[in-house]
Amino acid sequence: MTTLTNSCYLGFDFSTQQLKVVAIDGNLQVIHQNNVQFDSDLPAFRTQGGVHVHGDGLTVTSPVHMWVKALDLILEKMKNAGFDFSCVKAISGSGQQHGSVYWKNGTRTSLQLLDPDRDLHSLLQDSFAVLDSPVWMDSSTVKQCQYLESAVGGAQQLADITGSRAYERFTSSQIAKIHQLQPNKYNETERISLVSSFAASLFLGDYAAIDYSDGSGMNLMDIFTKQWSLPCLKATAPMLAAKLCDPTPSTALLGSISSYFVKRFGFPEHCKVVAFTGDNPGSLAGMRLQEGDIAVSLGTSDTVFLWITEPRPAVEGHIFCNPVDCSSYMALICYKNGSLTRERIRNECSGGSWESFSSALWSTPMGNNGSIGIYFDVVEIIPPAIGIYRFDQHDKRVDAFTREVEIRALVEGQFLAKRVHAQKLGYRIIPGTKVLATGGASSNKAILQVLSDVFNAPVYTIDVANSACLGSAFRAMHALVAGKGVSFTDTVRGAAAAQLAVRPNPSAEEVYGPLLKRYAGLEARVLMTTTQ
Ligand code: XUL
Repeated sequence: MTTLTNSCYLGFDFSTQQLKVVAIDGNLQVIHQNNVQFDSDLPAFRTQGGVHVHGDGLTVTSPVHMWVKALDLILEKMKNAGFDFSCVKAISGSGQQHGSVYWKNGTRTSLQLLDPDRDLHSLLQDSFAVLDSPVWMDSSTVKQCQYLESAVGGAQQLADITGSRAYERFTSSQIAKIHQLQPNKYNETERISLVSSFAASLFLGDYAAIDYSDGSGMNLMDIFTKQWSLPCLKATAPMLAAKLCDPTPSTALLGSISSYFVKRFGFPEHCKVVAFTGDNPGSLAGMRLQEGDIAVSLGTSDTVFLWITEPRPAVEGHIFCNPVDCSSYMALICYKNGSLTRERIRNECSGGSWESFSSALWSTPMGNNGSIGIYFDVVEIIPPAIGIYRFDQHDKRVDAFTREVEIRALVEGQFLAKRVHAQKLGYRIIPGTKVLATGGASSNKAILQVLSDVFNAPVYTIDVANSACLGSAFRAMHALVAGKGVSFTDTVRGAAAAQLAVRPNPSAEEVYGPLLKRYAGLEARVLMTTTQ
């Protein structure tokens, strides 16, 4: 095997709370990691968790200068740690999705002429029309969302074009709000970037295009033609196409790194900048998800990522263009009632012990003898409903279950929901499908067994602490060979494999096939009860 240790690839992740970087060598081994924590490393910006929550409780922004300064700092930290920039062949990165950056008229020229004797933060002092960038945690744009949906004919119509119905955090409504409330700032803007393409622009020394995958999180791009949708542009703000410029494939080589980084840090002149993307697409790459696979992250909120080829956009969940294969898609579904609900039921039904919680799962049969539970302690995203609902095998509502049945009903209900919603978005279990489990609860085998049975697929566990960064480093490496027809999967074949945790019981599909249909019907009933 050839050892390519003198080549390396960098992946950056501009996430909500920190900027991270991972360097891998030509053998896909991590050789360097570093990070800058916004709150503690850059206290002058006075963020909490990397953001400012405004007085209305709905508006959430981050100072754009903080992100620039974080890049100065992380590169200094790497230099001080002796990192050899001269071996970097390509860099890519990811950013928190949906957030937007507003470059001031005339800045393109300054970006092209950065003086290597000064830091980026001082060079770009006067480069942004909007200093507080709206981020994904913002939920202040209900009105703009309603307008956008009605302008294109409704929520489903918008999803059919852009992959998602209107969401407050998505970039269209954020841009519309800036245009409506701060028209001068909108007019002073020559280019609007996502956090990802903003970061790529810094490395490129020029405006970087928005990639298809992160561009799918804007409610502005037609995910099938991969062009900005005219009705969506029109419903958002005037002259928008000129401020966005055309989107680009996520595997695109944008160009060589700016001479600023060559002179200041010693990057090679031919080091390539590969399109940056969103953090969730970046994680899909980092987890090396393949067609038919599903990744389930079991954390404070549960998240499901899917690789799909025939997407069916719905008013629930999101369809994004796939970041590693331009002809495919990825779906993303987020659930609010994740770990906290599992912990509540553990406290109430098994005295706070995960061990007894697991014993209850092992001692109850697959399918729970027909009992189904839906547990929404807080208003769920999909479906938008709240409350606790228990049903017996005849779909009759009951007040209580025994403790063991309650525990199984919770875990089965959570996974049935995930499979039902994934299938609605076009997901199909195919031979060889894997479930990749991550997050806190992925260390619990009894929970994983239920996951495996409900999906009738083996479950693998994977450590994804840095998945978005790692995915970006993988993408940087792949982009150099993508033009020769090499697939992403082939590029990363040698990376550390996921661990097989459990296999499904042979009779799982027989049990859960009918339960999936019942669950979908009961969930629809619950939604009607909540919205009546
Ligand atoms: C996805 C989303 C978040 C951010 C977090 O739609 O809003 O996951 O990407 O960084």
